[in-house]
Amino acid sequence: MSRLIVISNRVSAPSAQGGAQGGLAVAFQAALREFKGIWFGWSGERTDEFTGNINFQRNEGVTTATVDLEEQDIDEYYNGYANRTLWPLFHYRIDLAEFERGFADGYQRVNERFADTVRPLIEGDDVIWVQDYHMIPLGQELRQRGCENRMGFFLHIPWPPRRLLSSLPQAAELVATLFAYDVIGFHTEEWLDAFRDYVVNEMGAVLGDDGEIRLGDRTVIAIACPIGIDTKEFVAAAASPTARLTYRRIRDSADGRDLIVGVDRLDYSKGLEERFLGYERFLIDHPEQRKEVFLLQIAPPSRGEVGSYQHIRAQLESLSGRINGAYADIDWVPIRYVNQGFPRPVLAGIYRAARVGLVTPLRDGMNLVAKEYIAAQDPEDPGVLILSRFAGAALQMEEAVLVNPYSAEELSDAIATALAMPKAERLRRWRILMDSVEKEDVLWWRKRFTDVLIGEDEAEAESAEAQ
Ligand code: ADQ
Repeated sequence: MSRLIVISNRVSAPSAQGGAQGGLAVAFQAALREFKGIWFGWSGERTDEFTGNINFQRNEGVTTATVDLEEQDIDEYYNGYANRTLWPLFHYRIDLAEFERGFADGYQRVNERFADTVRPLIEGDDVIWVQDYHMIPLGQELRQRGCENRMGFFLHIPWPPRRLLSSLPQAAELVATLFAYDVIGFHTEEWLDAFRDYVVNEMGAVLGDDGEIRLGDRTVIAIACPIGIDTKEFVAAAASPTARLTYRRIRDSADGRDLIVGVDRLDYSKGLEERFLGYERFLIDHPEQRKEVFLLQIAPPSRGEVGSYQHIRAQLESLSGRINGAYADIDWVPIRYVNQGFPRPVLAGIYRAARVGLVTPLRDGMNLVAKEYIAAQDPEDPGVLILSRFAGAALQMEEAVLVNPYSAEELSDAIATALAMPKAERLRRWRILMDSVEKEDVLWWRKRFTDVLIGEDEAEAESAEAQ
């Protein structure tokens, strides 16, 4: 039986207590248990000198293998090329993208280091699945080290339009390295189309049948494969005692007012400033509603070493302060702005207590919060999801109230629509959304990708053997 080697920038070891973990961690744990595999990546720790020493851990049937990185690697590869160059560019923020040769060199160096380190762990019939924009050239580095295994790559962020990507120095060289993989996955047809447009029109690649794309002597299969959440786990989390307690705490403190909730990593792609301005527009347009609602925005800081993240944090503090200063009363504050992370059952209780879920990124590969919000709702009395048209999730979640997040007026109207929505209509929309969140969950996503990577017949045989 072949093993699955998952390679990603960060690795989160499963905790024996089943503690707070993101959707991806759960997906890979399930995948690795089924296939008997290894999850390899950066530990998140720094070291004085890179040694390539691997720290193996075995927990809950999953083996993780992590390495520490040097300060310069972290600066150039992670804070640099990944988060100052590729992330803004792939989220259409060319104004924030920094193009420095040192970043590109560091990115390449770390990918070579990862390849050197992981190569000896790979055996003949292992299947390799590389994750995300931090690791684009890794497949090619492994091929150059004699690795002939089946290899897949999944991009968790959008693929940018051709003209935008062309502004990246050596873009075509970077994209060409993707042809070292056998399968490339994107969340949506939109990102897949943009990829095809780039490789065909900028690089002379040729489209074949069944998702095949040929460049020189390499052929890859490129697919759209939208990620989901671990719906069963999240529904259970929403029914847990912790979630119920959280729900009661919020309802008590709400004093009969409707809660509108936003939960996002503090990132400029998530549209938080625009969201605050749209909510302010709602307060202006609907003065009668002012003390009937409040917005709880949860935004744990991320990537604090990058200047644009420090900037957005300062902007949001000032904007929430200004709005609260302008509209608050002695017994009401319009925005509760919280900069901390919460365990998943707490988050589930918060979502469930919210009459409206406000998920309005300016650009997002998928967006799991939209799906978590739906999964956490009370089936008898669900809330309403307001979702940006520019989140990958919008393509699967058309029963949400879809908005253009750049328009304060549209956001204001959407909030008014959501708050006034009759129960029958809320139930109708939620049922359809929940059906898709249940059907296309994270295990469905993992299976869909690995079926293409391994070949469906073989995947079924593997799965039967594992049971
Ligand atoms: P992210 O940009 O991080 O992911 P998202 O998909 O919304 O965005 O996932 C965020 C996760 O963090 C969710 O599971 C959410 O519950 C959790 N989270 C957010 N705030 C939290 C808080 N305060 N406390 C605890 N947990 C919190 C990237 C891409 C997305 C893509 C995913 C998966 O940018 O587009 O959907 O990867 O592919």
